[in-house]
Amino acid sequence: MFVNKCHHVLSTRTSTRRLLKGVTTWKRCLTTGSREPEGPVVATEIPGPRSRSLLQELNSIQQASSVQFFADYEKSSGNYIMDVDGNALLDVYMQISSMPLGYNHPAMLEALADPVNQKIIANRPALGVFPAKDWPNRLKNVLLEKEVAPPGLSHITTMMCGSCSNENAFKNIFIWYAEKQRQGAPFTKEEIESCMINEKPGSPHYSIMSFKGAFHGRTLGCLSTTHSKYIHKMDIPAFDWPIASFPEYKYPLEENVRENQQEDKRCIAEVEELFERYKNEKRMPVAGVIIEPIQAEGGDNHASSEFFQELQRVTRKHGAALLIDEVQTGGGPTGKMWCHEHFNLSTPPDVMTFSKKMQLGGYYHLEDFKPKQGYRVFNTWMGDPSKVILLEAILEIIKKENLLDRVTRVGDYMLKNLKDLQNEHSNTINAVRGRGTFIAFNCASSQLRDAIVKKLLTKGIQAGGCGSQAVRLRPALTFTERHADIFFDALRSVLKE
Ligand code: PSZ
Repeated sequence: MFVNKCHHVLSTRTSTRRLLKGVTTWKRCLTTGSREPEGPVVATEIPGPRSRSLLQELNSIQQASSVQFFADYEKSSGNYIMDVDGNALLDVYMQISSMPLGYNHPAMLEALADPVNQKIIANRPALGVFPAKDWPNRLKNVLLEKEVAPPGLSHITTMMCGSCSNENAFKNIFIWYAEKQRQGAPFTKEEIESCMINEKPGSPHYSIMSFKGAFHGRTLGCLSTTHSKYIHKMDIPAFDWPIASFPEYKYPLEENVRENQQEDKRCIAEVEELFERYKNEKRMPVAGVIIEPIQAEGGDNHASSEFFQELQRVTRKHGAALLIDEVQTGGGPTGKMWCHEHFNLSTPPDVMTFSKKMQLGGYYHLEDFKPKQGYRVFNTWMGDPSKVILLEAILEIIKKENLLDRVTRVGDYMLKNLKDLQNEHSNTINAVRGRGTFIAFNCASSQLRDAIVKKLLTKGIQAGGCGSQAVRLRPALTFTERHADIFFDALRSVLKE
């Protein structure tokens, strides 16, 4: 069984200098490749006895039925998550796609051990009013750096999580849209008074168009654009905002080109029709359209570059903003920093939200979207500089180790292997699809999907489901062919069973 010697060095030394020394030792382990276990270790059923007892404890103080097991983050390492019962699982789900370098990456630990950074962590500012002296530089050198920022988007607003990024991006779009109508005129007395009691014209009836199957978060505004599962939405009031069909393709794509082109056309026609209907009948003009480059929670639904190009054209024609939600697709898993870079859009999207692998949330936007007045998009923290420290360390590793190229290479390898498996087991799995290592396949039924994910766990693989019958892979950017082989061995034996 795997013994994490490196971990021992780290956890038993406490002073900063010693911690750094510990990290160095760990790094050495990394270069010899012994930082991770050789493979998964399954010591108990999962959840094991210690997880079950902790779950009981947690359940007595909160609703915890979503908890799968309790992890040991001190011992987790690289692509392996360790649980409290001594199981080491190859993690191809990575905290819902939010760990770009896996667990306890030495570069991230090193950044946290730096005394200068410790003061940044200890003094979390209200960024909208008292940013630190190095904040403009950090934004420019980390988030707006040319290999990081989406091409053509020069402005950034930082936030905390994915939902609050989308939520504030919506507001930003409404402010921009109203400003266009107002054409530079100041707020009227009527607007000022009516907005205070949620009435027109100060609280205009604008809408955000979204797509069936989308997931954009669970906060109150975002939830009106989320349509992936009823349990997310039940009992919560929603805006009457337009919802268009997202393309549903037939697989394999090569054999269904014509049908899928028709499907693109059908969905774009629906978008056009909704623009008209909400303007004329509903009197609730569409100010913005929000879309994921790949619908993730909704089942890893892909759409063609042509579809996104057309959507951008139609959105612009109607004077609305295109908001691309890269919360799950962003930060490298598709082999490019941002998935929409695969689509050859003629101009950048107006707004693009991020979170997850980027460690903090926020959105990039065109200069036009900067509100004229301060305090209109605002909250206490407006992001978190301590997360930018981690992000900086992550981006350096991505660059130094060419991780985006690796993602492309390993992703191709995985897709090829999965397609072979699909041919061998065509009654069980189908519709293998993906970009980079952002990969999914469908199972013949949702029961079968749940059974496969469960069985994979017994073989030491932590995978996740999405949509009604898909298994999704969301490994770290550090996932290699060797890890993929371990995954395929497990999947092959599950499919045989
Ligand atoms: O069940 C949930 O609440 C989940 S499971 C996965 C997510 C949420 N993903 C978050 C997410 C996302 O995938 C996209 C495309 N947009 C927005 C969000 C919301 O981000 P958070 O969860 O950070 O608020």
